[in-house]
Amino acid sequence: CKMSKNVREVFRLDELKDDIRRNMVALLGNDPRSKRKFSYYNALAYSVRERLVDLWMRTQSDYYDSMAKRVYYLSMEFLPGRFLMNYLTNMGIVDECREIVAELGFSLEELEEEEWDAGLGNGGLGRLASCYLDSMVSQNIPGYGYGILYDYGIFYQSIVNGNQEERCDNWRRHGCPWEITRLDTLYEVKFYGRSETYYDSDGNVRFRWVDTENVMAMPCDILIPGYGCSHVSNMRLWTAQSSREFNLSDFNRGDYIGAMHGKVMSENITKVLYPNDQFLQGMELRLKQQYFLVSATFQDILRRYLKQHTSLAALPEAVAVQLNDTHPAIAIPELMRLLMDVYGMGWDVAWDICTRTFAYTNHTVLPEALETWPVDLLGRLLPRHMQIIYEINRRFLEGVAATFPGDTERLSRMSVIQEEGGQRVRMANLAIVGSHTVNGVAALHSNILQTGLFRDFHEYYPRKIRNVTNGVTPRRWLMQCNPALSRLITQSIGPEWCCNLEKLRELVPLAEDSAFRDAWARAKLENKRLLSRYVLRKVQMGINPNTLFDMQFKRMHEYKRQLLNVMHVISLFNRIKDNPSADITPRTVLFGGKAAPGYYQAKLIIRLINEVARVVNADADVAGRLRVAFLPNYCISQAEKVVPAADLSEQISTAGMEASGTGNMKFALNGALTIGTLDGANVEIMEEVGAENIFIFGLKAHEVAEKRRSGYNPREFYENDAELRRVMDMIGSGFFSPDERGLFSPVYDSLMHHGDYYMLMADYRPYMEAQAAVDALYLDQDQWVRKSILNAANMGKFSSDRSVMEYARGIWHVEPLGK
Ligand code: DL6
Repeated sequence: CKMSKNVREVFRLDELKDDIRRNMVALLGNDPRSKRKFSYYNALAYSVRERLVDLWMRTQSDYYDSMAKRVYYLSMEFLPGRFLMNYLTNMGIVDECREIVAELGFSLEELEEEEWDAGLGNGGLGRLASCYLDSMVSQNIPGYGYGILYDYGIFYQSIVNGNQEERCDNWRRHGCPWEITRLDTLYEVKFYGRSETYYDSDGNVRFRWVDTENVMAMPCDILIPGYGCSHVSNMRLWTAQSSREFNLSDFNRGDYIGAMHGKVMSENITKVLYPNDQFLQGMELRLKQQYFLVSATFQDILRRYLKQHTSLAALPEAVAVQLNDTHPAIAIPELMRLLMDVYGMGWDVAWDICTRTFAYTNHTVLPEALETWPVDLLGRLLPRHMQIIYEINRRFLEGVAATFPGDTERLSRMSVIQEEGGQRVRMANLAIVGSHTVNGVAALHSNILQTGLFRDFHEYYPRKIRNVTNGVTPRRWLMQCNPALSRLITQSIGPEWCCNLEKLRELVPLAEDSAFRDAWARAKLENKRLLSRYVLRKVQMGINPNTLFDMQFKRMHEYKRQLLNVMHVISLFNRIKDNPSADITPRTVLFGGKAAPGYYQAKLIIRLINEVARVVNADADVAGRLRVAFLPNYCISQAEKVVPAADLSEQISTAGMEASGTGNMKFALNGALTIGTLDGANVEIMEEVGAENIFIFGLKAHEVAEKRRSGYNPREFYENDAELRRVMDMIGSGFFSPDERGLFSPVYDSLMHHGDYYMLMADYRPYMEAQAAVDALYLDQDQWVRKSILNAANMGKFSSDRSVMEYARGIWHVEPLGK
């Protein structure tokens, strides 16, 4: 909104076409008469990027001039997806650019499709980081993202004979026009070696880290334009480069290749993103990646800080560091090391600076995702850090023991070092002890942290653990991905909603206006048509836009319960087969999501979805009423097509297990109705949209916990529910895998014989009833559309602008620049 009047001048749009042609020749070495889309996409990207560099430099001088406190968001994952449309949207030049590109003989959409997603993350955690960067810069909060530039991002998923296959995501193979590589900036990152004591000139014992193996970190910046572009920030991603040192003993023996070997290997550090979502793999290379990010980032932070300060004493007044989960938590001993060993401070002063600098966000309570590192491994890779961690822990436990004398069990629970099963460093404990604030990502989740996972810490530090509910950026997740609906909203209530999402509430009265409802329904239908064409292209399957689009798109994980959704599909299938003339609401059930390559059960569920789809879609009785598809390679650019087209959003995790979810927010913001459990942010979505506008079912978090304590018997549900029994027997007996009858036995067994940990059996009947309510409401289109409008209208709270302002005011203590 801010710049729309003089946007042509500011971005020199009259010269854009010539610049594209110039870049075709000068940068890409291509003939501008060629009609290669990929070349034109690149030339356009460079021409757009160069328009922002000046604004970026101005933003940086603003930060310096005002001595603003800066926020550093440290994350092993960012999931920006594609950049082109995001730049154009935030610059406010989508329409102008579309015209210019048309004059060159292309549509903007076809050039957009030439861009590979930057898939530098697994899912929600990485996408949240990207939304927060957009919201920080759009609200003039001086912030930077710091991460790793993986050569291979999250794998490309294909489905072959119903099974997931992984292909490497060589996303930078043809270059990435958004990267600005800083060839002249290199930091040394140390590994291995040993910690040595010595006496300084005052006779104090000091430590130094010696005999290390060194790798160089080179930064690569990607600009992040704020909406309206009054500010442009960047995310700085590190790549590993070999150091110039040589293995001299090999070299002297004439073994040139041997001498080179270590150098070459060191560049592997940033080769590949670990593709496990919420599962610790515990590989040395992963710990190396974490320290690599932290070490390079802190060298950069301190360099920038020391340009304007002579002492590090004021670091917490100038720098706030947010740890995105525990992945970068090694930053705590690293800052201690720098302050003590490099800058000569004593422990107490250093620790005070440290704990006023860091804040930590927890994103999961799943035990298998909580990071612990073997002391042996950490001590070998980072010997000085291990010493510091021991000392942090010794002092911390002294304090706990003084507050809770004699409570040795509590001490062992709270210790940063886990003793049982071989010593390990508990990264969450380290992050809590070393941070001034710890936050969960939705009200329920933060409550679970306070009363469950981190209860001991909450009792010890009663004000440290709090909540900041997640959010999503409305620029990408409504304005950019859903032009039809955005246009309608802007025509109805003006354009301010995209910077102040609470404004959407002005749509509430329009839900009662039948003309508006018609227009709303038309926008949805248009999106459903677009998605149908995409599905046809992607999986060669026709789907009918006039059916209910029921969507579950997220990582494949047992706790997210895609299997429960499949059980509903099978039940619908049976009902139609039993009564082919039954009057049922026609549905298209779409799934998408990647399973971690080593996660056998999740991959088997993908196979089950595909086998169920094969049976259902081939059945003549079912035709026109039920259709199922799994769309391969769910990623950000696919989400941008799926989200606007959804009628129903499936958010059906076992209560207490999904920390927040952000897909739930994106879907509801685009007018989907949610069917979900009272889990994560679903609870707050219900509070905002009203219980009458959402389909809530199933066990609540405390009921799940209670059932676990008192003994849960899934067989009881099997025995008492004939419809459920039939579904389970079909899965278990090979109905969907006639050539391999036992294929889905592990799925059957997990529910029937291995305790049904995620409690699908208990939630099956309530889920079926909630789905019946969905079917009934969908038949009343007027009421459905009304509720769809009310959902979007009440999503103001879930803008990442709100989340970021809560972090800024309550945790980072920074104010937007210029306010
Ligand atoms: O906070 C972002 C996102 C939440 O919305 C999801 O509910 C949660 O599952 C996800 N957590 C992770 C944890 N990974 N680790 N560690 O991805 O965070």
